[in-house]
Amino acid sequence: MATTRRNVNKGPKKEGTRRGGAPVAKGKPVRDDRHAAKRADKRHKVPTATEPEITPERPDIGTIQWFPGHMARTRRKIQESLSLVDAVVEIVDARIPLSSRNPELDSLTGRKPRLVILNKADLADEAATRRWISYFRAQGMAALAVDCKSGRGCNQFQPALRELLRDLVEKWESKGANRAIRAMVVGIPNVGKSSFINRMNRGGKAKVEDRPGVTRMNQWFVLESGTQLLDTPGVLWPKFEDQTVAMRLAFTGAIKDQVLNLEEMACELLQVLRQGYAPLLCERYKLSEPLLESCWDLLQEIGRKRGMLLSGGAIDTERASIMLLDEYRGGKLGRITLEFPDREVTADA
Ligand SMILES: Nc1nc2c(ncn2[C@@H]2O[C@H](COP(=O)(O)OP(=O)(O)OP(=O)(O)O)[C@@H](O)[C@H]2O)c(=O)[nH]1
Ligand SMILES: [Mg+2]
Repeated sequence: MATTRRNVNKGPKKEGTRRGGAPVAKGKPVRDDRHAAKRADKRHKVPTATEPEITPERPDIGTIQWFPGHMARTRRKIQESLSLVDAVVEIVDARIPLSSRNPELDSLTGRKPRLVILNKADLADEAATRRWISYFRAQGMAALAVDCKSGRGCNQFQPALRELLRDLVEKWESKGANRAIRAMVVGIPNVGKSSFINRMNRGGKAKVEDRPGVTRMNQWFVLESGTQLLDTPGVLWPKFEDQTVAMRLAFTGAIKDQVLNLEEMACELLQVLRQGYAPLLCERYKLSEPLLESCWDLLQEIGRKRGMLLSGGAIDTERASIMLLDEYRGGKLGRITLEFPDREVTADA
């Protein structure tokens, strides 16, 4: 990742404080609740935020890992349910169509026909999404872009699924069997699996929330057409070998914030956004180009512009970080794709 990545630690890690400086209960290495973090006791904050020194002994970012027990169970459940379905619908995030693919899915789902759906297309760069669709199709995969907020692209799903299973459907028809297609909807957390099912299933009832880890059990839904979709809990993989991938998953909301240092994440996101999307940053936060070189300074400037001050006048960088991540995730900065099929955009690109 970025060579200029900032460690936003405010000093050596002490028991009872998180790396970002806000308090944490003993024995709990990570934040408990994002809103609690917002309300965190400001007395624990160092009044003047100083950019920390980065040395080889102090790695500049904590390693991101998140693989709770329910994901291990989901892996098993996916395998167990495989014999019940005709196809696998893999939902990925259109902003990070590769990083949001679970590398274990091939081994979990074997040779089941697969349809890749790039969801949240409303948040991604339109031209980049078109290129991603061509990329997947060039690899011989069926792929569609959708936006479950508006429903755009969703009407192509059933024809695409039938096309994917054409041989099978023809076989059923030739035998006079009146069988409905069954498909399992899988993907990383918070990518919109349940939203997609609700979109397809008018009056849908799958639980949807803006945080990862909402769906906890497999659940079947029957569409008007008779097609049956199995909603599954989001699943990641036990170890992120590539922390660039982990970071992108964190930026887009697939990893729960409680295991992240949000100030570090915000600095990383700024580092990435300034590469290709500086005008959007300037517009949103009333900044002028050239942007400050240090992302930590930039985060402080954004906090200052938004009036996020602590008593004593220091910038509340934690609040600014939460705001920046929320606004990126919610598309407030604009349509932003973080990786491209022919060009890897990383923080040090
Ligand atoms: N902007 C936008 N937001 C979406 C889209 N699809 C889903 N969302 C939002 O993404 C968040 C997560 O949606 P869910 O459907 O709960 O995601 P999930 O994949 O089922 O999540 P888990 O069950 O936690 O694995 C919700 O806030 C949705 O409103 C989309 O196409 N565009
Ligand atoms: Mg869900």
